[in-house]
Amino acid sequence: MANRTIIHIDLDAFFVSVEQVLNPELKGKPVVVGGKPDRRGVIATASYEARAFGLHSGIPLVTAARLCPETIFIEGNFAKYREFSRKFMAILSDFSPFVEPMGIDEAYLDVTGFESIHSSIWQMADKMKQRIRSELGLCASVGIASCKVVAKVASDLSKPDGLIEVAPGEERGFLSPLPVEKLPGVGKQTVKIINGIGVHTIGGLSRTPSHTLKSRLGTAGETLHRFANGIDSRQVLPPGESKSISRETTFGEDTRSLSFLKATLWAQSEKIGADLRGKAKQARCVTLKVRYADFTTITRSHTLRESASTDQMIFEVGIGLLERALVMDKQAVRLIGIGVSNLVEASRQATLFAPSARKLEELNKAIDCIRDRYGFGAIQTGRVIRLKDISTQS
Ligand code: DCP
Ligand code: CA
Repeated sequence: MANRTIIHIDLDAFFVSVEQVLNPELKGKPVVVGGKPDRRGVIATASYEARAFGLHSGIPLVTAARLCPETIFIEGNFAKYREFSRKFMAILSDFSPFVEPMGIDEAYLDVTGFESIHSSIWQMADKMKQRIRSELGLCASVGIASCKVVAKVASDLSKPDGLIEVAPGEERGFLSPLPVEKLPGVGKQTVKIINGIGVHTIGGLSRTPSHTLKSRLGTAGETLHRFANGIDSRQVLPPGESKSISRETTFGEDTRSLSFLKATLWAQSEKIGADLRGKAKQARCVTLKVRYADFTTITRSHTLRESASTDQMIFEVGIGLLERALVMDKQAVRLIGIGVSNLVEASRQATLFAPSARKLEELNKAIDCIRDRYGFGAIQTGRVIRLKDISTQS
């Protein structure tokens, strides 16, 4: 993957900081949002002054009152937090069109190549922090790196009001000394398992064979191994950019009929193809899902050399995957589904098509036009005639 520059930005002690902006008397004091301590309930967030007393998200309010009797307890005003969150995201979108909000107070930005506008990415991040401070009165912490996971660890480590940039090539060295729990996705249970095999630092995790982690943690273990090595190909996906499109069908009765399964797959492929073309997208990956009569479920994926969006492409790949799946298992099928992912803009790929593929694209688009005007059922292909009794779930 080409070199990228990713920013992760996260507001400090978000709910409490908003309360302090709205009521400056709360500044510099141990404050928690979550409710009064006479009620059952836990801390949503604590000011950094309260954190010095061991008060953190998730701690019962009664415990908080015991640990720090001077604590000021606030119910919380979610409408206000949402308003601040909207303004925060609006500031970010002035800096990059590629903003992926993660929850209420954090986001990733793809800022690859933006140093030419701001002299450096560091300067750009600093300007973002200044605007957030002057317009909202809030502090943000920022991580800059070549991938999401390293940027996130960097912003977390820089808190509060910090800014850390990890230069390309320095990812592993940066992560290596940190405890494994600093890695996103490593919760309490995972820490126990990792510590159980004698590994305590991210560096230790990066040196543990991937298959060892897979045997203890499943596929999440493989992901963590890549993360520990500073490898993370996840893209910054602005909202509305769907990551995948899929359809699945559960049959009224389990079936062994290949022609019936194929007809179902064709109907699903037509719907997905129309969705893709409607969004001006093409897909590079097709995934088939089969659930057998005993509820075991398999998924099989195939990555294409070139992206495409025709019904035929989705169907052909799906059939290939289905035939292989059924050879391996003679059970009746309860559910079948197909999906596409790794979506790219259709326009970028247009010139790569072979003439026959381009013709198919044009034919598909002509059918889309008729269906847009007269409804999806206005044109039907022979393959779907068998499908009258199927109950479609999505
Ligand atoms: N939140 C919550 N319950 C939790 C965790 C968080 O209600 N268990 C809310 C309150 C936080 C907001 O979500 O203000 C953002 O969560 P963060 O984890 O980013 O925590 P903070 O912003 O409060 O602190 P930090 O400075 O560590 O980011
Ligand atoms: Ca935060």
